[in-house]
Amino acid sequence: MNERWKRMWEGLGMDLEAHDALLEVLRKGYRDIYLAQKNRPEGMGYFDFVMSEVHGLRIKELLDEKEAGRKVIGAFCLFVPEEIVRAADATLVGLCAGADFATEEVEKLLPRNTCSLIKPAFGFKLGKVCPYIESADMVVGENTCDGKKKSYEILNDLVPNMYVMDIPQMKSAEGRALLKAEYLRFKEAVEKLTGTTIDAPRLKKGIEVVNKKRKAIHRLSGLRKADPAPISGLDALLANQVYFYDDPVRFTDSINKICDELEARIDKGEGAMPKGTPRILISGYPMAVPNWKLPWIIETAGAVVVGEESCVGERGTRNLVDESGSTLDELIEAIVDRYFKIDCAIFTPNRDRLDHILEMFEAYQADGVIHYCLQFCQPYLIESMVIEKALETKNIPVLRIETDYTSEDVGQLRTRLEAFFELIK
Ligand code: BJ8
Repeated sequence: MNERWKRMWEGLGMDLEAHDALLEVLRKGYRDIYLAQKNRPEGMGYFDFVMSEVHGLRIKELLDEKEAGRKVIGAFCLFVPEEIVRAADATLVGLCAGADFATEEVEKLLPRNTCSLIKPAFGFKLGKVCPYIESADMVVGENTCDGKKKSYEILNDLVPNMYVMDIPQMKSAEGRALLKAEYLRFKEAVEKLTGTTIDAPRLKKGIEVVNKKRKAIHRLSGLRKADPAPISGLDALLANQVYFYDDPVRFTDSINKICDELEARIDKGEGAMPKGTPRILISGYPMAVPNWKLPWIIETAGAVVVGEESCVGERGTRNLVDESGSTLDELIEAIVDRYFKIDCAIFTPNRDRLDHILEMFEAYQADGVIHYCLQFCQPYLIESMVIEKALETKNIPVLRIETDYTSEDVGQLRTRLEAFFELIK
């Protein structure tokens, strides 16, 4: 264990032994899944480095920022507007956990049949193994689904400075007004935390930085439309995951560099996998680090993932904020406009999501859709049946997968996926 980082984690009050066990799981998963891939773009070296230092150097950077007077804000959902956080010179980091941890302890606080996004978040906190939540000056929750809404009442007792945002459930005028009111309340909370007044020039700058990050991801997504796909779905997913941790300016540069390399690959007809490999669109639930299970099985079973209709993917990065406004109110309105288009399954009705899946299926020249859901997530599980029927009526091959973070069903999933790819061929 790196002595310097060990002292840093100790300073954050973390449990070093438990953390070491978590890091081992992360490193092993990374070795077996990522480093085992062939034909990766050289630019992925940057993301390999970020992953190797995700609890080391990146945390040191955040602590240095705190030392210099800046604040760190953690969030579990992409409804938390990074533009407002950046406008106050603070840093937003994602807190979603993609691996089970301290499950026995968690189940003393939450019902066993709580989804695998909520339980691990509690497990990481109870186990004292996440340097991001331990570094955060404010943790933002949101009442999206019922599971999150109720569990934040309990997390409130474990996390100092917990803030909960009210999110509308319908795309009505009242819903939009609620989102605007909540973003204004959040702006005030961020101003109070940071001691910085957010004016129009600051907010404009925040919008520009985040838009650039999204534009770089749009460029990467556009390149994945080529056949052969120039980058594996696993590598593209990693880039989308790092989006939530990295310094935004450095991240933007790194994505643009990899895109330059991918453009050259496309010109030469090179791909991560051969031309004609079945192309898969994953739709559904967001995949947080180190949840690489499904794309790993897909890409070792003879197909390639070309897009993710997911919060860690296109649902998260679709649409920019209009930068043209000059007053604070115009810019806040533009932020609300952008975020109100997010088609999370917590909305009712949520017709836009099906349109986006169909749009992406065409644009990415996909051969089939895999609807991915974690156990006990009612919003996405219920929507998955509607989506399956709608895709089938259009003769689009679709497979519904419901799983968890364990590796117990890997064999069974592989068999189902291989059969699905045979059908597509
Ligand atoms: S915008 S998808 S990040 S809420 S999996 S906790 S819905 S029971 S994650 Fe999400 Fe924001 Fe929506 Fe995206 Fe509940 Fe389902 Fe669990 Fe979920």
